[in-house]
Amino acid sequence: MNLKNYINGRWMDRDLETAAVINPATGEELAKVPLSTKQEVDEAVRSAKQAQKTWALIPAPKRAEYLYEIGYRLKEKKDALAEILTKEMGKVLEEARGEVQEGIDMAFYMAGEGRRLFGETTPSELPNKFAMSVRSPVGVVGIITPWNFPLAIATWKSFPAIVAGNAVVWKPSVETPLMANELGKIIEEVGLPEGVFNIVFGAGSTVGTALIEHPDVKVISFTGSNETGRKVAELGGRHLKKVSLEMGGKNAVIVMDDADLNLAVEGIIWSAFGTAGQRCTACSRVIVHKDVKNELEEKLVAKTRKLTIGNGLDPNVKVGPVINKAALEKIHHYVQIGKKEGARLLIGGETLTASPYNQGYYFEPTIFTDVKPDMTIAQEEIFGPVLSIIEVSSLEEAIEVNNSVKFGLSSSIYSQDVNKIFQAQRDLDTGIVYVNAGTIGAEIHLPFGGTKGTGNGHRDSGQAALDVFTEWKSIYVDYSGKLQRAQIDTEK
Ligand code: UN1
Repeated sequence: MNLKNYINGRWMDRDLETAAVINPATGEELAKVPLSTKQEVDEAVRSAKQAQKTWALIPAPKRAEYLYEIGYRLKEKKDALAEILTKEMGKVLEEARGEVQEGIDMAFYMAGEGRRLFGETTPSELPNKFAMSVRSPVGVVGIITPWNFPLAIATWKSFPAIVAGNAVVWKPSVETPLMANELGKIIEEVGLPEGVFNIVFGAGSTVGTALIEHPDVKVISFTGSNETGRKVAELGGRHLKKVSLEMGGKNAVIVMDDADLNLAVEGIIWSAFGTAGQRCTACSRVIVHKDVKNELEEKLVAKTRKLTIGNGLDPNVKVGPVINKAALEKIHHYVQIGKKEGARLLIGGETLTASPYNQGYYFEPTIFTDVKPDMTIAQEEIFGPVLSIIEVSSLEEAIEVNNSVKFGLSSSIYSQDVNKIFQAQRDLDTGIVYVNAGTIGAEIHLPFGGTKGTGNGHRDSGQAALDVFTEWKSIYVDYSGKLQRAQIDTEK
C-alpha cells in the first residue's frame, strides 16, 4: 500500500520519494509513506488558509457536529483501528484499544466544547459601556506528532484546534503513518469541509521545518523528544510563532514505608513496562524508602519475570517490541552505561535475539537497583523498558530526588498517610501527580504536560488545549452615544 497526503479534501497522487513502514514485531513491511517536500506543505497551508475563513464562520456548535460524527466512527472502528495501531507501533492490543478510546473521548469532549468555548464579560470602568473577551481562532495550525501515540496525541491537538475554528496541517511521524491515514479517511467520510484538516507525510527536517517557517502557520503544537522540541522552539521563536511543546519525562514512583506494596508493584510494572516503556509518562525511576526496598525489589522481580514478551496481537503478550532498531540500540547503550556506572542489574538487560524475536525489535524488561540519583540512567529519558530503583530515607529526600531531573511530566506516591500525600502533591515538581496509582493513564479532560524540560508552559488536553489554539479578543461596546475616554480624569 502506498500512502498519500491528504490535502484540500483529496488524496494526492504524487511521485515522491518513499520510506517503508515496518511492523516492529515482525519486521514486515506494511506500507510505503511519501516523503513530502516544501511544495506539499505550501499547498496544504494554502488550502488550510482558504478553508479556515469559511470554517471560522460556522457556529462552533455546528463545527462540533463533525467531531461527534468522528467520535462515532472511531467508536465503530475501534477494534479494527487498534489492530492497525498494534501492527504499526507495536503496543499490545489492549493498550491500542485504550489509545483509540482516548481519541473517542477527545472527540466527544471537544465536541461538547463547541457549546461552551466560554468567553468572559467584565464590567467596564465607564458608564453605558459593555466589555467582553472572546476566544478567537488563530487561523492555520501546524501539528507535529510522535509515533508512540499516533492517534491519541493527534486528537489532543487537532480536535480542540478544529472546534475553535482553525484549520490544521498535520505532520504525523513517518514511523506510524497508518493511523494518520485512518483518521484522514474518517475525516473524509464525515464530510469535514475540504482543507480544514490536511495531512502531509514526511521527515521533520523537511516537512516540519517548512511548516514552522511558513508565514501563514500561526501556531505549532509539537510532541516529541526534548532535542527536537528545542529546535522547533528556536525556529518558531525566530518566526514569532506560538509554539506548544510536550517533550517527555523521567517519571518516578515514590514508595513510602507505609505503602501497600502489592498495589505499588502493580502500578510500577504497568507504568514501566506498558507500551514497552515508550510513553513520555512511563515510570523509569522508583524512589523507595529503605525499610521496604528489599521487599519491593523481590516483588517487582517476581512480577517482571512473569511478563510475556512478544507480538502485541497475541492477547497473552504484555510487553511488545520497541519501535525500531535505533531504539533498541539506544536502550541497550543505556543499559551498558548503567552497568558501568555501578548500578546492579536485578533482571533483564538484554536484546532478545532468538527466533522469532530476532525478526522484530525486542528488549527485556529491565530493572536496576542501587541506582544513585545522579547516574545517567536516573537522569536521561531512555524511552524503553528500563527501570531504576533509588533508595531514600525520608519523604523529603524522595521529593528532592524526584525533582532532581531536568524533566517534570508525571510523578506518583504510594502511601497511606494523608499528611505525606498532601505534602507530596504540593512539592512534586511535575505537571501531573498520581496518588496510589502509577505514572501513566492521564485522562483527556485534564491538562496534560509538565514543568522544566518537559515543556514550555503550555498544555495539551483539557480546557488548557483551547488556550493554545485561540487568541483572546477583547471587545468594548460603547452605547453612551458620546465620546468616553478611559483612563482620563474627567473631573479636572
Ligand atoms: C505520551 O506518552 O506521549 O497518560 C502520552 C498516558 C497516556 C498518554 C501518554 N494517556 O500515559
